[in-house]
Amino acid sequence: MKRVSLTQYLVEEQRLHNNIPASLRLLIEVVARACKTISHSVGKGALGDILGSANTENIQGEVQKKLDVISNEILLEANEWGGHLAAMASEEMESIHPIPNRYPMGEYMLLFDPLDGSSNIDVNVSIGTIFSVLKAPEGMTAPTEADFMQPGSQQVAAGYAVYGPQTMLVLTTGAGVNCFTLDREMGSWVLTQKDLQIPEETKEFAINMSNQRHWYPPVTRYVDEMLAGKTGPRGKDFNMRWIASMVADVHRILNRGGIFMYPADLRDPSQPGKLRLMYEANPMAFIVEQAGGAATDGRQRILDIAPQKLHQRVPVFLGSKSEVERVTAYHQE
Ligand code: AHM
Ligand code: MG
Repeated sequence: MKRVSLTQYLVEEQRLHNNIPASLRLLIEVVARACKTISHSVGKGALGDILGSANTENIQGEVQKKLDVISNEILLEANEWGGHLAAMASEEMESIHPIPNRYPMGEYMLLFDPLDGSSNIDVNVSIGTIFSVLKAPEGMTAPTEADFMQPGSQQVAAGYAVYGPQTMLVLTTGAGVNCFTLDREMGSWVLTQKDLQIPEETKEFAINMSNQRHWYPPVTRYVDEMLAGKTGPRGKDFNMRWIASMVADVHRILNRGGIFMYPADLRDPSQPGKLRLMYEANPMAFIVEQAGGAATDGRQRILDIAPQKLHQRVPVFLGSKSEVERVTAYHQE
């Protein structure tokens, strides 16, 4: 079988859809290269001195793992000098990172969660990197946080790498979703799945059940109905999966369907849910919609949310369309 590399895919995709100009291609290739470097570190584990805590806290008050910090550095360094970016923003950095003056400034802005699923690092469970690409506003000279406040529908590309038994890169530039597998011997990304489509119907859900007592009524109703199984209102048995790495849960859903939920709950109204709009919800919502699924915050489409703050959190319901529509309808009743 003829192998199609990431570069060949990007070049051919541009010819077909005219949606990946050279500078965006460079950006995606640089991010993919950085993910390869992160994958290499992840694979070394204890041998690479990358496990454990970095003994620092990020802006959200979460203790950073060594690998959170290392991955953030890798992505920053890889993307600074190419001339394709105006600025970057990361889940692990308080404020935006404009491209230093010594490098040319490009037309894109890159946002990332450098290492998603941090609680799984030290136990050798799948983790990942999530990224989102926006266009810098026309005429922008000195990037500020305000320039990043664009709804997810404005993303020109989004993707994630999952560091699991295989390292994979899942990418959308707005014309479907494609998946590449890292050939570790050759060091290259090879196209292995074309035009992923999420099955519309599913019997699988993903939620952290330990938060059940804090949920709002629509979520309780939705999950209770699934738990009731064959003899309940849904008339079928459901299965549950929770990996605690969003990348890995979303990757499963892209491949065999399901619904992923991280709802807001009664605990702290100033923190609606756990996941961050700009680094997690938006890129994943873009990918899921491009694969024929749906993504809402329980009320509206995630991609329509007008961001207020770089690090804002949102409730997330995403995956198979009919299930996301159902739980969203329960919120509207
Ligand atoms: P992180 O970016 O700090 O790793 O946090 C996000 C992760 C998601 O990958 C995952 O879905 C969720 O946190 C798991 O949360 P919980 O610990 O409540 O199971
Ligand atoms: Mg994360």
